[in-house]
Amino acid sequence: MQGRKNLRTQVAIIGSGPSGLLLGQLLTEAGVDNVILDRVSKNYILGRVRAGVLEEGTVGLLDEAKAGARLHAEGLPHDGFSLAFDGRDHRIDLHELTGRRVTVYGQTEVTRDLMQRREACGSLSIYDAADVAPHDVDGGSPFVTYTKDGIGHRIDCDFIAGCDGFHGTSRRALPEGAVRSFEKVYPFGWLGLLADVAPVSNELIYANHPRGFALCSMRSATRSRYYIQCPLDAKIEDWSDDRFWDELRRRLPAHHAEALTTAPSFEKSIAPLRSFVTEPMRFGRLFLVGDAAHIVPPTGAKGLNLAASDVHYLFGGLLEHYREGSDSGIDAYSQTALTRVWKAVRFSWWMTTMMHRFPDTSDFDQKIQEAELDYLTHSRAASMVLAENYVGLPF
Ligand code: FAS
Ligand code: PHB
Repeated sequence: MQGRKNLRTQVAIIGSGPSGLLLGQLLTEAGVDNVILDRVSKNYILGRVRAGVLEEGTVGLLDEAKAGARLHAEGLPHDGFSLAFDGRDHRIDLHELTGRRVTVYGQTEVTRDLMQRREACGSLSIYDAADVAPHDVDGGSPFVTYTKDGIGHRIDCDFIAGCDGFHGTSRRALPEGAVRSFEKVYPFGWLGLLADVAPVSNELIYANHPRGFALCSMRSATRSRYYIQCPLDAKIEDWSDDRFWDELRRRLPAHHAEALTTAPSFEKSIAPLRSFVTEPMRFGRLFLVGDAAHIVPPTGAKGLNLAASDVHYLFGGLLEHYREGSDSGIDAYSQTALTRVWKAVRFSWWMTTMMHRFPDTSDFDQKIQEAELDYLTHSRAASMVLAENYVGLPF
């Protein structure tokens, strides 16, 4: 290729989302050289609105990456959340049940903090990199190629971390038959809205209603994040703010609907829901991390947090390789990560199945969902099961 420019690093990271940035920062802090590549710009990544709830393990990793200062200053510690159904709502006291809590802090801010920390450390991130492709992943000399401004580049490395999300190149670069995928696509999506207005409650409300699921979340005391379940063929242009607010009110218990304060939205988007897992999460020198390996419906607030636990396991394995010359950690990565992934996939599927209206949900099914929610909120043992999964199972 004309004007080819070659680089060498220890770990090449494809993807500058939470997975890639967190892994990159932990490696940098540990003195392991790494390069991050992304096919879009920093601003495009920072323009995406996604997760909002961080488990304690995720917060701990951001502290380890020295990127947690703003999170502690601006994040909202939450000791519980409410389940709303049959016109009433019930609080699940996470802290009383588990001794742990979650922190509400937008993924966009996590990404921003990690990008700023990486820049401060002077680590290399290459944005707007086209045609990124991993090579020789099952050989001894892996490398990544990409083009930028029409010039071909090659990065030789020891390992490649595929942190490039569900639609990335890493998983697709694996040979046919190298991995097995498991998938469940849900027959509805989430229509999400952001507005600069005080949240209806100071904690999250997950609402089951015969008209469909709704979620009241937030980004701060003055910025609300709301979701309503919508049909798969829903179009943003068919949902004015007024229509959204009216539908949200209809799905909440009366006292919340009356208390709801509205304001013009500044972001509205529709996300499809799926459960997806790839096995194994490692192929030779290539490791799949985060959404590149698995997807969960956001009902359980697990997507971003699963990416963090993958990073925790892979970072530990890579550190062991470089510092102790042992590959036991990277050899165990896939199985260790998948053990936690499947438990979170199950929890997210269970929450989604219990909270949403399916096309074939009958009146009987609705009563069963409400009975399950009634049991969950009146049995300490059942509340404990919900709470320990929601705060995050141990790494
Ligand atoms: P990401 O998808 O965040 O990042 C992958 C990066 O790789 C992107 O920057 C992309 O540009 C880059 N990339 C892709 N292909 C590439 C290629 N070929 N070459 C180079 N770079 C490439 N989780 C929750 O917990 N709660 C939520 O409410 C929630 N809402 C979500 C809403 C939406 C619309 C989506 C898509 C996801 C949501 N998630 C939610 C899950 C989300 O937070 C993910 O779990 C999280 O972004 C995972 O981070 P990464 O693994 O880094 O993947
Ligand atoms: C969010 O605030 O975006 C959010 C919170 C909890 C969820 C999903 C999304 O389960």
